[in-house]
Amino acid sequence: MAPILYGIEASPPVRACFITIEALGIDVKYKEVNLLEGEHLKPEFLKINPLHTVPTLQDGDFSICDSHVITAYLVGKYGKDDSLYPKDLQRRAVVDQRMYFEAGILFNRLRAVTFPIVFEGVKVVKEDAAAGLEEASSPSVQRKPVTMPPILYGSLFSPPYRATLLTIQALGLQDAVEYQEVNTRNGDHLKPEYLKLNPLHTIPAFKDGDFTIWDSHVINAYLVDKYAKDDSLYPKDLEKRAVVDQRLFFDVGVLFNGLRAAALPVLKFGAKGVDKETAASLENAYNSLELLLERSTYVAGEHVTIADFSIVSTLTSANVLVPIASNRFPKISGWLTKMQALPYYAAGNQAGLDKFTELVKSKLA
Ligand SMILES: N[C@@H](CCC(=O)N[C@@H](CS)C(=O)NCC(=O)O)C(=O)O
Repeated sequence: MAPILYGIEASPPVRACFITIEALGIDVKYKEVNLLEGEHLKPEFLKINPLHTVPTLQDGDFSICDSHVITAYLVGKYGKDDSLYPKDLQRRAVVDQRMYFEAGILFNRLRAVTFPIVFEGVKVVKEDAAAGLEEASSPSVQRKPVTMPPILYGSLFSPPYRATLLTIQALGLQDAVEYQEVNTRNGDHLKPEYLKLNPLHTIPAFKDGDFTIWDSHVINAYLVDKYAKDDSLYPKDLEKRAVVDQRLFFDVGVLFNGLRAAALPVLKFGAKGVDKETAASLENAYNSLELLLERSTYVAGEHVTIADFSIVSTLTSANVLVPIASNRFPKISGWLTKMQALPYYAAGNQAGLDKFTELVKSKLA
């Protein structure tokens, strides 16, 4: 039976799937889910995708959401060759970085422009949203050859940096990697030498021989594919990997953006708390995670994966600003206890989380 794609044509991520389906020349059935009429929130759709987003793909018993993951899955399963999503580790990491850039930055900034117009009756493009979108569209994306040994750039305050530290620790690579402090609060990330390395000026970035990559999710996937003894942290099996990828995109697109919206006003602009709307949207993300954890022990199945590392570093930081009540989120609380018991958790996340907590508390005082 042909896979079914659920979506609405106005949605850019749905159209990314259309283009992929056309490029692959495959037969996929299309079912419209009208977001404007709330069809994505109806029980029959929530059964297929509890995160209620389109596009969603159903392929036999397997369903998966997030356009980036769906397109990678379709190429992996139906592509005649791997040209649209290369199997070569470094070429794939570059494609992945571009996809996380789209999911974490470009799409979110587009959403900030379109959401008020489509869903809130606003009649003009908000100036700050337009500026954000312009900024996201401008940096040139390129990679430069660099030298050995592997270097991780960033700072313990940063949740994505800690997700990569967890991965490095879990792989036992902590002594094989050099660590170079890039402190965003001092503007280190905007200095020309760092911009040469990562023109998008985010931390973490990772330099491995003459190859440089950034975005914690991509670095973590790269580290497991290149250095792990087995694939348990990032399975090679197409469906299992798609589930991990979906959780990674949930982290980058939803959870981390919620954390950023809560943290930036406090850390940068002197706010003394999190406003109600931002707190509510972060709690919505907690609700989604609670639903995912009703389905499995860890965020992407019965084993720890890099998706747990990304989500735990983001979530424990968000918890400092918008606390996660254990009675409202029992599954999240149980999972956090399991994560905290991992032998590498203290060095990978807790040490930096303590610094982040201290910083936030000093700003709120
Ligand atoms: N999706 C990226 C997000 C990285 C990110 O935004 N890091 C923040 C620090 S927590 C940063 O570098 N901010 C500085 C900037 O964007 O200029 C990842 O997972 O690596």
